[in-house]
Amino acid sequence: MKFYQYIDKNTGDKFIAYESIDKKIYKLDSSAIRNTLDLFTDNGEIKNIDEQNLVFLSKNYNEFIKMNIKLLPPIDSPETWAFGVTYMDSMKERQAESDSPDVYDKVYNADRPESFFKATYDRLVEPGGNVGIRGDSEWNVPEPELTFFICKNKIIGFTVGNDMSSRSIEGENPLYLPQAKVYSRSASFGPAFVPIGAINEHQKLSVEMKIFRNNSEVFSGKCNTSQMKRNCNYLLDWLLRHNDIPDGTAVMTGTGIIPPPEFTLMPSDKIFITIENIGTLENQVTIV
Ligand code: DO4
Ligand code: MG
Repeated sequence: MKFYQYIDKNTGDKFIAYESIDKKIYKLDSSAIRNTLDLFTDNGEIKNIDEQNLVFLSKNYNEFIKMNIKLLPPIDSPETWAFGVTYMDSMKERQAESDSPDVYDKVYNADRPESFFKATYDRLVEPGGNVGIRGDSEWNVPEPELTFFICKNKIIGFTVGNDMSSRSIEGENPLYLPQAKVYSRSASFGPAFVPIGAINEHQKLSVEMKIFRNNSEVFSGKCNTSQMKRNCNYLLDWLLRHNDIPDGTAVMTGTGIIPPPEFTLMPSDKIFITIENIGTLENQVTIV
């Protein structure tokens, strides 16, 4: 079971699409459910879908995205937060790029994880849209991350996230992290929202990223969410401490795939991030 949010380009109206277990896509035609957060009760439980409200759209996702639609982020997240240095490889790569390597080792081994504010809704890039690299940064990478959503302080489901990052700015000084991480078009997630009950073992999902330049693959890497040092519930617990989190907030859980030091993104590169049982997030790169 998956959900998408999209604009029907014929009318300009926003809709929710529902993907059933047999992969067929339906429009959810209900005046009571205008966005995916309306699918949740006041206790943060998902409501049953009334089959009478389903209108058949296509026989699978690939046909759905060929329709005259524009995908949107699958939840209208007012805030996106992110965690860092949750995988050993992320810790090692950041040590290599920095003059202050010990901060990464300390945070990897501390109880308190590293969290940071990543994006407001307006900074999010829709699935298929252009993610940004900063004009003042010469070393840039996408970070593929399992991303969860919160409602009533609980994890309600997952999507695929991309935490776009400047390695040169963060490498120059860790205190520049907000500039390395938060700028226009620096975050994307989607296309599907998968409710937590529809995912088996979210701490055992394969994550894969491929990057293409002029139709040739220039990077490919893999990891598994089982390699996370801190699991999603642990991250949620820390995020909620002394911090009111609005319903629909998205949380990126850190990257376990880092392209080699000689790699930097170029304008027009195409990024494909796939997480098992969730889907593939596709973006193109632009300079902001
Ligand atoms: O320490 C900087 C950020 C780390 C991060 O974004 C990640 O590990 O994914
Ligand atoms: Mg990250």
